Amino acid sequence: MRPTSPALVGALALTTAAAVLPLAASAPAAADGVIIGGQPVTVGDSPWVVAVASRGLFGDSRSGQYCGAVVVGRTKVVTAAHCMSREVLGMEGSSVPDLKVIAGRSDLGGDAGREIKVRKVAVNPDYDTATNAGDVAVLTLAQALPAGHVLPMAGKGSSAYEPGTEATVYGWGDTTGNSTYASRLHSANVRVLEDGVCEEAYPGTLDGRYEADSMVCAGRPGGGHDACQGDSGGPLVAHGRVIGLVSWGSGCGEAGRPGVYTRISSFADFVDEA
Ligand code: 4AZ
Repeated sequence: MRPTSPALVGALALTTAAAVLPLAASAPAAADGVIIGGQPVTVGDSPWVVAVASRGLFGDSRSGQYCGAVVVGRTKVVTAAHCMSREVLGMEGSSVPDLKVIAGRSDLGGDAGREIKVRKVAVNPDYDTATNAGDVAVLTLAQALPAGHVLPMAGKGSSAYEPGTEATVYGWGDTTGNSTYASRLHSANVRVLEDGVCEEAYPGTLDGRYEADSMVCAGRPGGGHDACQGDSGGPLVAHGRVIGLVSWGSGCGEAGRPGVYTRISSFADFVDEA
C-alpha cells in the first residue's frame, strides 16, 4: 500500500526499522533478493509492464517511477487506485501535471523507450480505502502504444485463478523490504493461493481486509517471493493474461503474509468503460 512517495520515505524507514527488522530475525525468508526473491527481466520480454512516473514529485534519478501498471489496450493502462491517491501524491492523480507512463524502459536510470503523457485518469469510484477493495484505476494515454504491448485481462471464471497456478509479478519496487528501490525491472514467481489463506492472514486489520470477490491471494507458502513497496499497480500474470494488480499485504515476503492483488476480472466493466 505504500508506493515510493517522498512524503512517506522517512516514515517508511522508521516503520521498517521498528517493525520489520525485529521480525527479520525470526523470518529469514524475507529480503533475500529482488522485487522480493525475484530476478531482473527486460521489458522486451514483457512489453506490457510499464512504470507510472512523475519526475516533478519523485525526482529524475529513477525516471520519476513510483508505481507499476499494465497495458490492456493501445491507449489504456491499468494501475492501482491508491497510486492515484492524495495520500501518495499529495494531490489527486488527475492533478499531477507531469503524470507519465513509461514504456520500453527496463532500466529507469536510462532513457530507452517512451514517456507518454497521461490524458485521463479514472479511479474506481467504489475503491474502499478501509478494506482496499476495488484498488484499480485506468489511465488513458495521449499516444497509442504498439498492439504488441497489450496483455489481455483474464475473464471471470478463468482457470488462471485456480489455486496452485504459477504466476509472475513484475515491478521496479523495493527489493529488500528496506526501501531499496530497483533501477531495473524485476519479476518474481509466485502461486495463486487459496482464498482461505488470505482470509486467515487478513481478517480485517489496519492494513485491510481480504475479500475473495475483489482480491486475489498469491505468494509462496514459505514466503520469500513477493511484491513490495513501489511495485503497486504492477501486473500479476498467469496463462498469458493479467489476473491481478499489486495492491497490498503486510510486509514483504514474510511467511504467512501473502501478497494481495486486485482481482482484475471483477473490474472488467469499469476498465472497458473508462
Ligand atoms: C506497498 O506498500 C505494498 N507484499 C505492495 C505489496 C505488498 C506490500 C506492500 C505485498 O505498495
